[in-house]
Amino acid sequence: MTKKWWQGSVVYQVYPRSYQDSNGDGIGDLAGLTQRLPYIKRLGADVIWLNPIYSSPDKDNGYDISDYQAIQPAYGTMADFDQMLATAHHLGLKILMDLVVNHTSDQHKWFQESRKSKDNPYSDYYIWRDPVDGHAPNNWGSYFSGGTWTYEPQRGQYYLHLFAPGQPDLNWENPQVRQEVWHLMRFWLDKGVDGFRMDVINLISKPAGLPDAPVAPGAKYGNVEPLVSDGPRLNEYLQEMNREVLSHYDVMTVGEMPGSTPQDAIAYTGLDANELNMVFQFEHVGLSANPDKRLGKWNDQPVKLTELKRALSRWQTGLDGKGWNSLYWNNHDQPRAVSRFATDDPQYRVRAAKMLGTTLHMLQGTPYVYEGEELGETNVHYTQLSDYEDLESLNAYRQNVEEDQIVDGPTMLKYLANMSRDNARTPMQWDDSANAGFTTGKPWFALNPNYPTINAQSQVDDPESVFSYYQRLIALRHSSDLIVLGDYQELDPDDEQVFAYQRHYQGQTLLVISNFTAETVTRDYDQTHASRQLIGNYADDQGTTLRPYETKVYLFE
Ligand code: TEU
Ligand code: CA
Repeated sequence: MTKKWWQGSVVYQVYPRSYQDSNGDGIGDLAGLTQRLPYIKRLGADVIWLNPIYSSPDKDNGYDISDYQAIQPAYGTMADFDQMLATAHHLGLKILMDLVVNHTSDQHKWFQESRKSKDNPYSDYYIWRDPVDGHAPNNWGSYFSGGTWTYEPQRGQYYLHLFAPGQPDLNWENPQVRQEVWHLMRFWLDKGVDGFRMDVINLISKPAGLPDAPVAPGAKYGNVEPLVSDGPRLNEYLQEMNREVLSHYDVMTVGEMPGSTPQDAIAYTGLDANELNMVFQFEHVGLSANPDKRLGKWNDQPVKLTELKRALSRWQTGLDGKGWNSLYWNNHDQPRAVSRFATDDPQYRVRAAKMLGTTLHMLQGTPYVYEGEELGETNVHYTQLSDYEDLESLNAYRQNVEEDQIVDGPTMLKYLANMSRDNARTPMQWDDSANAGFTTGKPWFALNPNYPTINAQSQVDDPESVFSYYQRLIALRHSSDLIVLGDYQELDPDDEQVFAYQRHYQGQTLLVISNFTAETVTRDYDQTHASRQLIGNYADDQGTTLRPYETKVYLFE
């Protein structure tokens, strides 16, 4: 198989509102990002995924779009975007935009028209249903708490929103809606962007009849994800998207697919599927779900290593030679990896961050580095409700504590501190000056108080830093088809302390060993007979001894 450019690439994810403010209003912007492109280039990334920068009322930080072909004024102008894109391309960096087309904002002109009546050109752009016995048409629960239907008196009907009421779902069964999406995709591709990350793209095809969903014991609403993910016409829509748009450009696509399985993903990313290049799957980040299904992801229990290994291995072996994985620990929806999957104890944090980076970057797939992950940034360890700004967290507290009394306030605050998306949305930690160099004004959201000790300035020239280690991991991938294209074989799946696996390609073997604990353990995978060690997070190699959070990679030729 000849290597595609997006298979050998490393993607860096920028959450623009938290990356770099250039005009002192406390909000990150495109001109600020342009200033920081050399930093991303220096890390070694090839591609940047930019979270939404389009006009939006910002009810879900830009995932509620009111104009797909205009820049959110807080981020700057279209000229600022063009300047950023030109600078990125000049530096050899590609730009992926965030395509959010499962839903729009309720402020989008399409919805403003659609809600007015049942017989205007936009009436069927969304999913409207009559009340059933004076109530919502079914029992679906929203990702953001509450139900998924809101009543519109002008039409005397309910409209569907899998997320917030301000995020009405588009009706993809309407060919005019699909044409509108192809049009807006071409607008950005013709400007020269290099592809898209597609927001919850596996939710766009709803099941016929919109039937009720199963309700967990004691819950008020049905769990919608198994019902709406990977719907009946999804492959058809993605093939049409590829035929109408993607196949006419040399672009990279990654579909965000909550609830998808490796089998589903083979259909979307199969090398001859003519749909997408890769998917973001949720199995490994869904492991921390609460046993009480009513609470979903809200929990404070650590992830068991054997379960983490099983989830990652399922996708590695499931797609090997049949499709392509994305590889990620973090993004703007997930807590910080070092706090969640290892430890942010100052004694071990740097080693643990390097161990997690190694464990992920030596797998088969395209790695994604979320802003700050390359510095070993941690969760904030919030203590009070007023610390949060994300509607998902605030809605969950209100529903689980105040409305349904499923859990008490102090317990829910522990769950939020562990899992809230706000952990990942604090401003980028550039240096130890005021506001970490992110802004000269009042930051839109409070920084993580540890920025004086964890920041880019203190790391970029330090060969022992997490930043420098991520540079080495990325350079290794760029230099090795074994890492990019090799197969995958897990070793000792039942080992609860160590994650070890091999990769094989054209007679070479890569051996990756990671100790996920603070214990010193002994493991013999014949590493003393390796040709050489490629990378590790300790200065020396003690053979079969694995020190706390020690990781090492060997080559056998
Ligand atoms: O996220 C979809 C999604 O599945 C997340 O809401 C996730 O389930 C939750 O945050 C817990 O992990 C996408 C975007 O990445 C997210 O930022 C948006 O809020 C959401 O879609 C709606 O557009
Ligand atoms: Ca700004």
